[in-house]
Amino acid sequence: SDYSQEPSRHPCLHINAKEPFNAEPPRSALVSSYVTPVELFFKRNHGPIPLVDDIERYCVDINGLIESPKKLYFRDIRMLPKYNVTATLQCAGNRRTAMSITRKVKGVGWNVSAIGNAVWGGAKLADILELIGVPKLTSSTQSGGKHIEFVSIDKCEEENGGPYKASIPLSQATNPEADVLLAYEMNGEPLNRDHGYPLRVIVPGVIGARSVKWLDSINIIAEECQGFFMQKDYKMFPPSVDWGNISWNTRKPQMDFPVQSVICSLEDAQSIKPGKVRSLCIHSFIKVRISGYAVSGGCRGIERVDVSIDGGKTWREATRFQKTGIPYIADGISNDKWAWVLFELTVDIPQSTEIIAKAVDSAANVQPEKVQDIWNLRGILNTSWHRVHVRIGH
Ligand code: MTE
Ligand code: MO
Repeated sequence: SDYSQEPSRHPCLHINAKEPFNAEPPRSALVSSYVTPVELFFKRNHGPIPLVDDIERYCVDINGLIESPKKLYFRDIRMLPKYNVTATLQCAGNRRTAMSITRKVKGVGWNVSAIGNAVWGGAKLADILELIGVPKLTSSTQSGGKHIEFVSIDKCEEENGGPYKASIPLSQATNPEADVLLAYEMNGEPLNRDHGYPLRVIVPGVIGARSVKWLDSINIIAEECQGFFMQKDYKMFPPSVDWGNISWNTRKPQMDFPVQSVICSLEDAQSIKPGKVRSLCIHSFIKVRISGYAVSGGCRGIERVDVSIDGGKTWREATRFQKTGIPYIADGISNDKWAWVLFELTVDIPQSTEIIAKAVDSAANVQPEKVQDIWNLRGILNTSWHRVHVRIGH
Protein backbone atom coordinates (compact mmCIF):
# COMPACT_ATOMS: atom_id res chain seq x y z
CA SER A 1 0.00 0.00 0.00
CA ASP A 2 1.12 3.54 -0.74
CA TYR A 3 1.27 5.89 2.21
CA SER A 4 3.39 8.54 0.47
CA GLN A 5 0.50 10.99 -0.06
CA GLU A 6 -0.99 11.22 3.42
CA PRO A 7 -2.26 14.66 4.50
CA SER A 8 -0.64 16.51 7.40
CA ARG A 9 -2.26 16.20 10.82
CA HIS A 10 -2.49 18.11 14.09
CA PRO A 11 0.45 17.37 16.42
CA CYS A 12 -1.88 16.98 19.45
CA LEU A 13 -3.44 13.80 18.07
CA HIS A 14 -2.45 10.59 19.80
CA ILE A 15 -1.51 8.09 17.08
CA ASN A 16 -2.85 4.56 17.70
CA ALA A 17 -1.66 3.22 14.35
CA LYS A 18 0.41 4.99 11.71
CA GLU A 19 -0.41 3.06 8.51
CA PRO A 20 -3.38 3.04 8.15
CA PHE A 21 -3.59 6.29 10.12
CA ASN A 22 -5.67 6.02 13.29
CA ALA A 23 -5.54 8.81 15.83
CA GLU A 24 -7.58 10.52 18.54
CA PRO A 25 -7.36 13.84 20.39
CA PRO A 26 -6.67 14.23 24.10
CA ARG A 27 -9.96 13.76 25.98
CA SER A 28 -9.90 17.31 27.32
CA ALA A 29 -10.30 18.59 23.73
CA LEU A 30 -13.71 16.91 23.48
CA VAL A 31 -15.23 19.01 26.26
CA SER A 32 -13.61 22.29 25.16
CA SER A 33 -16.33 22.77 22.56
CA TYR A 34 -19.70 21.27 21.68
CA VAL A 35 -18.67 21.04 18.03
CA THR A 36 -15.32 19.25 17.67
CA PRO A 37 -12.81 21.13 15.50
CA VAL A 38 -11.98 19.22 12.30
CA GLU A 39 -8.24 18.96 13.05
CA LEU A 40 -8.96 17.42 16.48
CA PHE A 41 -11.68 15.05 15.24
CA PHE A 42 -10.60 11.38 15.49
CA LYS A 43 -9.38 9.78 12.29
CA ARG A 44 -10.22 6.15 11.64
CA ASN A 45 -8.87 4.59 8.44
CA HIS A 46 -8.35 1.13 6.96
CA GLY A 47 -6.01 2.10 4.13
CA PRO A 48 -4.17 5.03 2.54
CA ILE A 49 -6.12 8.29 2.14
CA PRO A 50 -7.30 8.55 -1.49
CA LEU A 51 -6.47 11.61 -3.54
CA VAL A 52 -9.31 13.00 -5.67
CA ASP A 53 -7.84 15.83 -7.69
CA ASP A 54 -10.38 16.42 -10.47
CA ILE A 55 -13.68 17.39 -8.87
CA GLU A 56 -15.23 18.07 -12.30
CA ARG A 57 -14.84 14.43 -13.28
CA TYR A 58 -15.66 12.98 -9.87
CA CYS A 59 -19.02 11.20 -9.79
CA VAL A 60 -20.98 8.59 -7.88
CA ASP A 61 -22.26 5.60 -9.84
CA ILE A 62 -25.66 4.30 -8.79
CA ASN A 63 -26.41 0.71 -9.73
CA GLY A 64 -28.40 -2.31 -8.64
CA LEU A 65 -32.15 -2.67 -8.23
CA ILE A 66 -33.08 0.50 -10.13
CA GLU A 67 -34.52 0.89 -13.60
CA SER A 68 -31.30 2.13 -15.16
CA PRO A 69 -27.82 2.93 -13.79
CA LYS A 70 -27.16 6.60 -13.00
CA LYS A 71 -24.13 8.85 -12.64
CA LEU A 72 -24.28 11.69 -10.15
CA TYR A 73 -21.68 14.41 -10.56
CA PHE A 74 -20.53 16.60 -7.69
CA ARG A 75 -22.40 19.59 -9.16
CA ASP A 76 -25.63 17.51 -9.31
CA ILE A 77 -25.32 16.79 -5.61
CA ARG A 78 -24.51 20.46 -4.84
CA MET A 79 -27.69 21.49 -6.66
CA LEU A 80 -29.98 19.58 -4.27
CA PRO A 81 -31.26 21.27 -1.09
CA LYS A 82 -28.42 21.47 1.45
CA TYR A 83 -28.92 20.31 5.02
CA ASN A 84 -26.70 20.93 8.01
CA VAL A 85 -27.01 18.08 10.49
CA THR A 86 -25.15 18.19 13.79
CA ALA A 87 -24.31 14.56 14.48
CA THR A 88 -21.91 12.68 16.70
CA LEU A 89 -19.78 10.06 15.00
CA GLN A 90 -18.49 7.33 17.28
CA CYS A 91 -16.29 4.42 16.30
CA ALA A 92 -17.58 1.08 17.61
CA GLY A 93 -14.02 0.56 18.89
CA ASN A 94 -14.09 3.61 21.17
CA ARG A 95 -12.72 2.60 24.63
CA ARG A 96 -11.34 -0.67 23.24
CA THR A 97 -8.06 -0.40 25.17
CA ALA A 98 -9.97 -0.48 28.46
CA MET A 99 -11.84 -3.60 27.36
CA SER A 100 -8.55 -5.27 26.45
CA ILE A 101 -7.21 -4.85 29.98
CA THR A 102 -9.60 -7.44 31.45
CA ARG A 103 -9.06 -9.90 28.61
CA LYS A 104 -7.24 -9.40 25.32
CA VAL A 105 -9.26 -8.30 22.28
CA LYS A 106 -8.30 -7.88 18.61
CA GLY A 107 -8.23 -4.46 16.99
CA VAL A 108 -6.65 -1.00 17.02
CA GLY A 109 -6.50 0.33 20.58
CA TRP A 110 -8.58 3.39 21.36
CA ASN A 111 -8.83 5.44 24.50
CA VAL A 112 -12.05 7.46 25.02
CA SER A 113 -11.78 9.89 22.09
CA ALA A 114 -12.76 7.81 19.04
CA ILE A 115 -15.77 10.12 18.93
CA GLY A 116 -16.54 13.64 17.82
CA ASN A 117 -19.44 15.96 17.11
CA ALA A 118 -19.59 17.87 13.84
CA VAL A 119 -21.94 19.87 11.66
CA TRP A 120 -22.20 17.86 8.45
CA GLY A 121 -23.39 19.72 5.37
CA GLY A 122 -24.71 17.95 2.33
CA ALA A 123 -27.64 16.51 0.42
CA LYS A 124 -30.12 14.11 1.96
CA LEU A 125 -29.79 10.62 0.57
CA ALA A 126 -33.61 10.45 0.51
CA ASP A 127 -33.64 13.42 -1.94
CA ILE A 128 -31.00 11.81 -4.15
CA LEU A 129 -32.87 8.53 -4.25
CA GLU A 130 -36.11 10.27 -5.07
CA LEU A 131 -34.33 12.04 -7.94
CA ILE A 132 -33.41 8.70 -9.45
CA GLY A 133 -36.86 7.22 -8.93
CA VAL A 134 -36.67 5.52 -5.51
CA PRO A 135 -39.62 7.01 -3.60
CA LYS A 136 -39.32 8.55 -0.14
CA LEU A 137 -40.45 6.39 2.72
CA THR A 138 -43.92 7.20 3.89
CA SER A 139 -44.44 4.38 6.36
CA SER A 140 -41.69 2.85 8.45
CA THR A 141 -43.00 -0.67 7.87
CA GLN A 142 -42.50 -0.57 4.12
CA SER A 143 -38.84 -1.63 4.21
CA GLY A 144 -38.89 -4.81 2.15
CA GLY A 145 -35.47 -5.88 3.44
CA LYS A 146 -33.49 -4.15 0.70
CA HIS A 147 -30.22 -2.44 1.55
CA ILE A 148 -28.26 0.40 0.07
CA GLU A 149 -24.56 -0.28 -0.25
CA PHE A 150 -21.87 2.39 -0.17
CA VAL A 151 -18.59 1.58 -1.88
CA SER A 152 -15.51 3.70 -1.33
CA ILE A 153 -12.49 4.72 -3.37
CA ASP A 154 -9.98 3.62 -0.70
CA LYS A 155 -8.45 0.15 -0.78
CA CYS A 156 -7.89 -1.98 2.31
CA GLU A 157 -6.23 -5.24 3.30
CA GLU A 158 -9.37 -6.67 4.95
CA GLU A 159 -11.10 -6.57 1.53
CA ASN A 160 -8.03 -8.15 -0.10
CA GLY A 161 -7.09 -4.86 -1.72
CA GLY A 162 -10.68 -4.02 -2.63
CA PRO A 163 -12.63 -0.97 -1.52
CA TYR A 164 -14.08 -0.34 1.94
CA LYS A 165 -17.86 -0.82 1.87
CA ALA A 166 -20.95 -1.03 4.07
CA SER A 167 -24.72 -0.89 3.78
CA ILE A 168 -27.80 0.32 5.63
CA PRO A 169 -31.46 -0.64 5.17
CA LEU A 170 -33.06 1.11 2.19
CA SER A 171 -35.95 2.07 4.48
CA GLN A 172 -33.54 4.21 6.52
CA ALA A 173 -31.93 5.75 3.43
CA THR A 174 -35.27 6.82 1.96
CA ASN A 175 -36.60 8.20 5.23
CA PRO A 176 -36.01 11.97 5.29
CA GLU A 177 -36.34 11.94 9.10
CA ALA A 178 -33.33 9.63 9.42
CA ASP A 179 -31.15 12.49 8.08
CA VAL A 180 -28.77 10.21 6.18
CA LEU A 181 -26.51 12.57 4.24
CA LEU A 182 -24.08 12.56 1.39
CA ALA A 183 -21.92 15.19 3.04
CA TYR A 184 -19.43 17.50 1.34
CA GLU A 185 -18.90 19.83 4.31
CA MET A 186 -17.73 19.42 7.88
CA ASN A 187 -18.16 22.37 10.27
CA GLY A 188 -18.88 24.69 7.36
CA GLU A 189 -15.69 23.85 5.41
CA PRO A 190 -15.31 21.47 2.47
CA LEU A 191 -14.57 17.97 3.80
CA ASN A 192 -10.83 17.44 4.15
CA ARG A 193 -9.08 14.37 2.78
CA ASP A 194 -8.92 12.55 6.12
CA HIS A 195 -12.68 12.79 6.59
CA GLY A 196 -13.73 11.75 3.09
CA TYR A 197 -13.12 14.45 0.47
CA PRO A 198 -14.99 15.06 -1.71
CA LEU A 199 -18.06 13.16 -0.47
CA ARG A 200 -18.93 10.82 2.37
CA VAL A 201 -21.97 9.18 3.86
CA ILE A 202 -23.17 10.25 7.31
CA VAL A 203 -25.55 7.84 9.02
CA PRO A 204 -26.60 9.59 12.26
CA GLY A 205 -27.05 7.44 15.36
CA VAL A 206 -25.19 4.48 13.85
CA ILE A 207 -21.62 3.26 14.52
CA GLY A 208 -19.04 5.17 12.49
CA ALA A 209 -18.20 2.14 10.33
CA ARG A 210 -21.34 2.64 8.21
CA SER A 211 -20.53 6.28 7.38
CA VAL A 212 -18.44 5.44 4.32
CA LYS A 213 -15.84 8.06 3.31
CA TRP A 214 -14.63 8.86 -0.24
CA LEU A 215 -17.85 7.59 -1.82
CA ASP A 216 -17.36 5.97 -5.22
CA SER A 217 -20.60 4.14 -5.89
CA ILE A 218 -23.98 3.23 -4.45
CA ASN A 219 -25.77 -0.08 -5.05
CA ILE A 220 -29.35 -0.92 -4.23
CA ILE A 221 -29.20 -4.57 -3.21
CA ALA A 222 -31.65 -7.26 -2.12
CA GLU A 223 -29.97 -7.87 1.24
CA GLU A 224 -27.18 -6.42 3.38
CA CYS A 225 -23.69 -5.89 1.95
CA GLN A 226 -21.47 -8.98 2.06
CA GLY A 227 -18.25 -7.01 2.64
CA PHE A 228 -15.76 -7.76 5.42
CA PHE A 229 -16.79 -4.87 7.68
CA MET A 230 -20.44 -5.96 7.61
CA GLN A 231 -19.94 -9.73 7.84
CA LYS A 232 -16.60 -10.41 9.57
CA ASP A 233 -16.23 -7.37 11.79
CA TYR A 234 -18.32 -4.86 13.76
CA LYS A 235 -20.61 -7.54 15.16
CA MET A 236 -21.30 -7.87 18.87
CA PHE A 237 -20.61 -11.35 20.28
CA PRO A 238 -21.20 -12.64 23.81
CA PRO A 239 -18.26 -13.13 26.22
CA SER A 240 -18.41 -16.91 25.61
CA VAL A 241 -17.39 -16.59 21.97
CA ASP A 242 -13.67 -16.71 21.20
CA TRP A 243 -11.61 -17.13 18.03
CA GLY A 244 -11.90 -20.92 18.34
CA ASN A 245 -15.70 -21.11 18.29
CA ILE A 246 -16.81 -18.01 16.38
CA SER A 247 -19.54 -18.37 13.80
CA TRP A 248 -19.86 -14.98 12.12
CA ASN A 249 -23.19 -15.55 10.42
CA THR A 250 -25.03 -16.10 13.72
CA ARG A 251 -24.98 -12.34 14.40
CA LYS A 252 -26.20 -9.22 12.63
CA PRO A 253 -23.94 -6.31 11.69
CA GLN A 254 -24.02 -3.68 14.45
CA MET A 255 -25.94 -0.57 13.44
CA ASP A 256 -27.21 1.82 16.20
CA PHE A 257 -24.77 2.50 19.01
CA PRO A 258 -25.81 2.04 22.65
CA VAL A 259 -25.85 4.67 25.40
CA GLN A 260 -22.38 5.94 26.30
CA SER A 261 -20.78 8.50 28.60
CA VAL A 262 -17.21 9.43 29.47
CA ILE A 263 -15.55 11.83 31.89
CA CYS A 264 -13.15 14.04 29.90
CA SER A 265 -12.00 16.60 32.46
CA LEU A 266 -9.93 14.04 34.36
CA GLU A 267 -7.50 11.36 33.20
CA ASP A 268 -8.11 7.71 34.23
CA ALA A 269 -5.57 8.19 37.01
CA GLN A 270 -5.47 11.83 37.98
CA SER A 271 -3.37 13.38 40.72
CA ILE A 272 -4.57 16.62 42.23
CA LYS A 273 -2.09 18.49 44.35
CA PRO A 274 -3.85 20.17 47.28
CA GLY A 275 -1.01 22.66 47.76
CA LYS A 276 -1.40 24.04 44.27
CA VAL A 277 -5.14 24.56 44.60
CA ARG A 278 -5.13 25.95 48.14
CA SER A 279 -7.46 28.79 47.17
CA LEU A 280 -10.05 26.21 46.11
CA CYS A 281 -9.90 24.31 49.41
CA ILE A 282 -12.94 24.62 51.62
CA HIS A 283 -12.77 22.81 54.96
CA SER A 284 -10.18 20.41 53.57
CA PHE A 285 -12.38 19.47 50.63
CA ILE A 286 -11.07 19.95 47.15
CA LYS A 287 -13.35 21.34 44.49
CA VAL A 288 -13.26 19.29 41.32
CA ARG A 289 -15.10 20.06 38.11
CA ILE A 290 -16.27 16.91 36.35
CA SER A 291 -17.29 17.19 32.72
CA GLY A 292 -17.67 14.84 29.80
CA TYR A 293 -19.86 13.68 26.95
CA ALA A 294 -22.95 11.46 26.82
CA VAL A 295 -24.63 10.13 23.69
CA SER A 296 -26.92 7.38 22.52
CA GLY A 297 -27.72 5.91 19.12
CA GLY A 298 -30.95 5.54 17.14
CA CYS A 299 -32.10 9.10 17.85
CA ARG A 300 -32.40 8.46 21.56
CA GLY A 301 -31.63 11.54 23.66
CA ILE A 302 -29.83 11.64 27.00
CA GLU A 303 -32.30 11.59 29.84
CA ARG A 304 -29.81 11.77 32.71
CA VAL A 305 -26.15 11.55 33.60
CA ASP A 306 -25.38 10.17 37.07
CA VAL A 307 -22.08 10.88 38.74
CA SER A 308 -20.64 9.18 41.82
CA ILE A 309 -17.67 10.43 43.81
CA ASP A 310 -17.59 7.44 46.18
CA GLY A 311 -17.03 4.57 43.76
CA GLY A 312 -20.73 4.02 43.04
CA LYS A 313 -22.23 4.03 46.55
CA THR A 314 -24.16 7.26 46.02
CA TRP A 315 -25.04 9.23 42.91
CA ARG A 316 -25.95 12.76 41.95
CA GLU A 317 -27.16 14.18 38.68
CA ALA A 318 -24.95 16.26 36.39
CA THR A 319 -26.29 19.16 34.33
CA ARG A 320 -26.52 18.55 30.58
CA PHE A 321 -26.22 20.99 27.72
CA GLN A 322 -25.67 21.24 24.00
CA LYS A 323 -25.71 25.00 23.45
CA THR A 324 -24.64 27.00 26.47
CA GLY A 325 -27.50 28.96 28.00
CA ILE A 326 -30.22 26.83 26.44
CA PRO A 327 -31.64 24.12 28.72
CA TYR A 328 -31.30 20.64 27.27
CA ILE A 329 -34.58 18.84 26.64
CA ALA A 330 -34.44 15.69 24.54
CA ASP A 331 -37.66 16.39 22.65
CA GLY A 332 -36.18 16.15 19.16
CA ILE A 333 -37.19 19.75 18.46
CA SER A 334 -35.25 22.11 20.69
CA ASN A 335 -32.15 19.86 20.78
CA ASP A 336 -29.81 18.46 18.15
CA LYS A 337 -31.33 15.01 18.06
CA TRP A 338 -28.28 13.19 16.64
CA ALA A 339 -25.69 14.93 18.79
CA TRP A 340 -24.03 14.28 22.11
CA VAL A 341 -24.72 16.31 25.24
CA LEU A 342 -21.93 17.61 27.39
CA PHE A 343 -22.37 17.20 31.13
CA GLU A 344 -20.94 19.03 34.08
CA LEU A 345 -20.89 18.78 37.86
CA THR A 346 -18.68 20.48 40.42
CA VAL A 347 -18.09 18.45 43.56
CA ASP A 348 -16.15 18.68 46.82
CA ILE A 349 -13.86 15.71 47.22
CA PRO A 350 -12.71 14.86 50.74
CA GLN A 351 -10.04 12.30 49.85
CA SER A 352 -8.58 10.17 47.09
CA THR A 353 -11.49 8.39 45.43
CA GLU A 354 -13.04 6.84 42.35
CA ILE A 355 -15.34 9.03 40.27
CA ILE A 356 -17.86 7.33 37.97
CA ALA A 357 -20.23 8.50 35.26
CA LYS A 358 -23.15 6.59 33.74
CA ALA A 359 -25.83 7.87 31.42
CA VAL A 360 -29.47 6.96 30.85
CA ASP A 361 -31.01 7.49 27.42
CA SER A 362 -34.57 8.45 26.48
CA ALA A 363 -35.56 4.77 26.22
CA ALA A 364 -34.28 4.31 29.83
CA ASN A 365 -31.32 2.23 28.65
CA VAL A 366 -28.47 2.42 31.17
CA GLN A 367 -24.77 1.75 30.68
CA PRO A 368 -23.62 -1.62 32.03
CA GLU A 369 -21.56 -1.54 35.22
CA LYS A 370 -18.71 -3.88 34.39
CA VAL A 371 -16.67 -4.19 31.23
CA GLN A 372 -16.31 -7.97 31.85
CA ASP A 373 -20.06 -8.46 31.32
CA ILE A 374 -19.93 -6.99 27.81
CA TRP A 375 -16.47 -8.25 26.82
CA ASN A 376 -16.37 -9.38 23.20
CA LEU A 377 -13.46 -10.65 21.12
CA ARG A 378 -13.41 -7.66 18.76
CA GLY A 379 -13.54 -5.22 21.63
CA ILE A 380 -16.45 -3.17 20.34
CA LEU A 381 -19.07 -1.12 22.15
CA ASN A 382 -17.34 -0.69 25.47
CA THR A 383 -20.01 1.38 27.16
CA SER A 384 -19.30 0.24 30.71
CA TRP A 385 -19.43 2.84 33.52
CA HIS A 386 -16.56 5.23 33.03
CA ARG A 387 -14.33 5.31 36.13
CA VAL A 388 -11.49 7.68 36.91
CA HIS A 389 -9.26 7.55 39.98
CA VAL A 390 -8.47 10.82 41.65
CA ARG A 391 -5.50 10.87 43.98
CA ILE A 392 -5.12 13.82 46.27
CA GLY A 393 -1.56 14.39 47.29
CA HIS A 394 1.85 15.21 45.94
N1 MTE B 1 -14.84 4.78 5.04
C1 MTE B 1 -13.85 4.35 4.26
N2 MTE B 1 -13.95 4.51 2.96
N3 MTE B 1 -12.75 3.76 4.80
C2 MTE B 1 -12.63 3.57 6.15
O1 MTE B 1 -11.60 3.04 6.60
N4 MTE B 1 -13.67 3.83 8.35
C3 MTE B 1 -14.99 3.83 9.01
C4 MTE B 1 -15.83 4.99 8.55
N5 MTE B 1 -15.81 5.12 7.12
C5 MTE B 1 -13.68 4.01 6.99
C6 MTE B 1 -14.78 4.64 6.38
C7 MTE B 1 -14.94 3.84 10.46
S1 MTE B 1 -14.66 2.36 11.23
C8 MTE B 1 -15.22 4.97 11.20
S2 MTE B 1 -15.31 4.92 12.87
C9 MTE B 1 -15.43 6.27 10.53
O2 MTE B 1 -15.32 6.19 9.12
C10 MTE B 1 -14.44 7.30 11.02
O3 MTE B 1 -14.63 8.51 10.40
P1 MTE B 1 -13.58 9.70 10.58
O4 MTE B 1 -12.22 9.20 10.21
O5 MTE B 1 -14.08 10.80 9.71
O6 MTE B 1 -13.60 10.09 12.04
MO1 MO C 1 -15.01 2.58 13.48
